[in-house]
Amino acid sequence: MPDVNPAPEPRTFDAIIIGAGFSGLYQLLSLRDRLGMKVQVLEAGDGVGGTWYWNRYPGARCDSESHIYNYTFSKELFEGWEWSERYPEQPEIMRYMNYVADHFDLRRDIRFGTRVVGARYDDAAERWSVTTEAGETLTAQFLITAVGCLSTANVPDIPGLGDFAGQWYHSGEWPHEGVDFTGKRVGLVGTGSTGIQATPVIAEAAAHLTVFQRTANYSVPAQNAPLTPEFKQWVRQNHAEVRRATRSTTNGQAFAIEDRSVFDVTPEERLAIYEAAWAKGGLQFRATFRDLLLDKAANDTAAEFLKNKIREIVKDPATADLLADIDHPYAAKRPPIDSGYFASFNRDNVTLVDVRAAPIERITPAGIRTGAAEYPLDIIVFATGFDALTGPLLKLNIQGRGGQPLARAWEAGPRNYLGLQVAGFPNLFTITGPGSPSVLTNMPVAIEQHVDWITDCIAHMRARGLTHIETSEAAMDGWVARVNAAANATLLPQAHHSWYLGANVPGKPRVFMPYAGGMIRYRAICEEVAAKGYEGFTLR
Ligand code: N01
Repeated sequence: MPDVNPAPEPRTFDAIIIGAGFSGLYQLLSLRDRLGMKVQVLEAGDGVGGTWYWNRYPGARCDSESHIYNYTFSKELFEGWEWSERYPEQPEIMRYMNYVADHFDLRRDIRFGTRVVGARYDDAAERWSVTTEAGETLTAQFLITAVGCLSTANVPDIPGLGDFAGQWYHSGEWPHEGVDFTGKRVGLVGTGSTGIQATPVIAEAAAHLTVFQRTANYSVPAQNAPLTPEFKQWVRQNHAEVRRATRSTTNGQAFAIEDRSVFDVTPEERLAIYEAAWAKGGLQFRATFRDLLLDKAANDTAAEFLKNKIREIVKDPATADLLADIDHPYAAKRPPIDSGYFASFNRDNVTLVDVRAAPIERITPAGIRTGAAEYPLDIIVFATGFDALTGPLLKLNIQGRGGQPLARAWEAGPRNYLGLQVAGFPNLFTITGPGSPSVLTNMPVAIEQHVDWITDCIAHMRARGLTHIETSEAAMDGWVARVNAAANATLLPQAHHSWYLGANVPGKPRVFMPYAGGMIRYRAICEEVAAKGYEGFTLR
């Protein structure tokens, strides 16, 4: 007699994708519409957008220019969208992501409000078994993580936070209804890209803003502006050129790094080049010379120029000195771009506090207490960054063959092959995982390359009746060595407190995580691996 109340059958799929941001949407489309697979996307948020769904902090805007911060795989999709400003603001990016989801009818295969809390490789069934927070189990042949690189908030463990009488927020988990700063005393902790974007906007609204700076940072003006009708038209008519340009540069940007050395030109010429790049604005500043990230003496010239700009902008000399007291090479940490960050410190309602000299000791009910003073606050904003790259993956509690947790495999830092696969975790692909160029590039370009590679790989397997793909320890050893060598050829590891190294999260292994060899080289390596029958992987 059948059970009157049977346990629900696990729902089965060809592939489960975790995350409905840039990676997840394109991966869904590729597997479903190109390969005809049965795919389910699981998304914790109630809408598409991924990182941009959560990062709604004041001033949130992309640092890549809008016309290249989108997909280019479809001419029709590209031509059907128009950006309004040089850099897209968070709400406009959300509109774009929804446009994409509508255009390809993606929502019917996405489960929103569904947080993945575990994923286990079932050795007997040779399938992935994925558990949601609601206790449901779904199974799939392939598991693909599309969880982003900067999606696990890093709220510092400062004693007393629970006693704070006001409100506090992390930039990456911003309330959807927004935060009203009017008449409030606001404390902002952190001066990375986020803090630098948020400062001018909060300063406009708040009664007083206190910025708590531990590490001073460079920033170049974004020079944001509405796009002209002529530029919009050019973009619409030049899909192929935009796609070609972003695929021909190291960073996936539309600009190439100039093929000249800092010391090829006279000091006067160099100054003129830096001035022009400052006036133009944006991330392109770091492309002015090819050796800025390779040679400390070359980098010093850019660093000095940027520090002088801070001193020119900020009127109070003590504040200017503190802002310009930067301890790492320019662009060795991800270089922020801003809209009036340094000028904010000329306002009467903005104060800079040095928490390197006098660290934050505790949060009191009334505010933040440092070694030097107590600052009464109504609202604290933590712009303190993310448990980058590995955090979003480890949070999924992935267990591979024999129940091995990914956390154990990565105890000493992330180890994988091409940033895409880990030995002992068959049929698991990690889009823009550690060990891939990801955060060192314009993300949509890196994402499209990964999704296309994974899709081609699965198509190759299906055409040959193969069902499993797994990399090896030897392939991982070789790739980790290449990732380390690429980083060590640059000045990037010299920013010893950078999140690229995991240094911002206490106890996290210090390993330079992204592949710094550039998109062109990386793409060529991936193509060669595929051309050699997926060298470094076992397919069966
Ligand atoms: O985070 P961060 P973010 N006490 O880690 C400080 C991308 N992004 O959110 O350097 C006091 O860079 C910390 O100080 P220190 C982009 O890739 C993109 O700003 O560790 N301070 C640092 O100043 C970016 O790089 C865009 O000494 C503490 C800050 O908090 C990445 O996201 C916009 C502290 C954290 O800076 C992360 O940027 C925004 C403590 N206990 C972000 N803990 C766009 O493209 C940390 N800090 C739009």
